[in-house]
Amino acid sequence: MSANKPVLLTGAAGNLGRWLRPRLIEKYGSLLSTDIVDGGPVNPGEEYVLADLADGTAIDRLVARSSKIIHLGAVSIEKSFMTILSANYMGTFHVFEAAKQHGVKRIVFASSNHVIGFHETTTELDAESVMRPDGFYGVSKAFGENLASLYHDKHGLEIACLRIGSALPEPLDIRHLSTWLSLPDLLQLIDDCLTAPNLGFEIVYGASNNDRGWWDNSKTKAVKFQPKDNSEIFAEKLMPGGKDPRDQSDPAVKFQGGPFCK
Ligand code: 15L
Repeated sequence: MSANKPVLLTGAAGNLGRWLRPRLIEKYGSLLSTDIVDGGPVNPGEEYVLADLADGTAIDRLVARSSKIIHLGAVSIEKSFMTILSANYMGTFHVFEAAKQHGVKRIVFASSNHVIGFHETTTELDAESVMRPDGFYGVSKAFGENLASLYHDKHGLEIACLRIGSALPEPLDIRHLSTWLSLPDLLQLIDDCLTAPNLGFEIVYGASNNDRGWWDNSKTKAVKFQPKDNSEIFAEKLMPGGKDPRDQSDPAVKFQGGPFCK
């Protein structure tokens, strides 16, 4: 692994990928971006390669040219098992296996809060809480976390699994007051994971410093993530007068995964 190889970003055409790309280039000098679809204008300092995560040879070639990996690429919403299979299962395997083969030690894996989505919203969770996936998408991210654990224990890869909440420019509904991850906080979290000494294998909840948050990162040792934003500034807009009109027995309200739990 050479320090002047670029960081590899999968899922570069997605909303998060597009927002992150110029900012990652600013931080790391160069970026090797990939997605299965066109990702819009390519930035100075960036190379954009079309590739399917299901194509192990294509992913192997990209990983061979990389110093570190930010693996965002996935089907990122609930779909049938067969729809999710290629990108989320095969793709994550291809990324980790190629990283092992080419000695690329440091990976940030975009997991999701949907790994723990069937915990009730009254329960505070930490890195040791049991998984309770809320659908095939959540199960695929649980698989990715377990695969990360295996590649760490058996092959010494250093992988941070980010259980991302709702990474959006701003919260759009009442649930997001608990799950929101601002985009600047996401960038900080990725940087904290890429630069932490002795990362090992870590589970990190990706949420801003929300007053109504459900997730506690105190058991995450190697990554000292200190989010700056707080969804509370949007509370009055989303819950006028502090009133929550939602049916509290609705699974989309009762469980942390929200609409995925329906
Ligand atoms: C996710 O993991 C999804 O990728 C995103 O589309 C949102 O649904 C988010 O979780 C969320 O829970 O708000």
